[in-house]
Amino acid sequence: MKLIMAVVQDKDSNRLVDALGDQDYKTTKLSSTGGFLKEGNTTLMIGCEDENVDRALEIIRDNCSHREQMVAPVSPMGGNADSYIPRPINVEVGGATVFVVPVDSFFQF
Ligand code: 2BA
Ligand code: 2BA
Repeated sequence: MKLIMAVVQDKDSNRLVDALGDQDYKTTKLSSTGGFLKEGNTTLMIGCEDENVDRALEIIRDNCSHREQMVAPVSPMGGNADSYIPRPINVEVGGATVFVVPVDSFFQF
């Protein structure tokens, strides 16, 4: 068994959960925040058998779009100076960031 953890944009998350559910994947949706943009995103946990991982990855790929986002300069005042951005930059957000990790045990009590 594997646990797929997929960080996706909020706007893609409902469509993705529905598409996975249609193919009998079980999912848990967590609200998360990106460390760089400090904006909300969604992390999906999908526990599935090894042989179903590739199909899940395809569904994730098909349902998560890319977009560009301008990040405005951020003042370090009152914030963390490590994340100071001196001028606007364009970053590509979206698609999905996916981790596939082995599951040692799975219990439902
Ligand atoms: P954020 O950390 O808010 O990052 C949003 C986007 O900003 C990233 O998109 C990337 O294009 C850009 N970005 C991030 N750090 C940057 C930096 N130091 N300099 C310039 N641009 C930077 P994605 O790579 O598609 O990541 C989307 C979200 O996925 C991230 O949101 C984070 O929540 C998560 N993520 C990505 N890689 C991760 C990792 N290795 N571990 C855990 N979470 C990760
Ligand atoms: P939900 O997805 O909201 O599912 C709630 C309950 O509905 C499930 O209880 C199950 O009894 C039933 N159910 C789910 N999908 C179904 C389907 N396609 N057809 C018929 N009945 C279905 P649990 O199995 O105890 O799961 C409780 C919660 O644990 C789930 O909430 C989900 O958030 C999480 N979960 C369970 N298995 C998971 C997995 N393999 N991967 C990720 N999250 C999982």
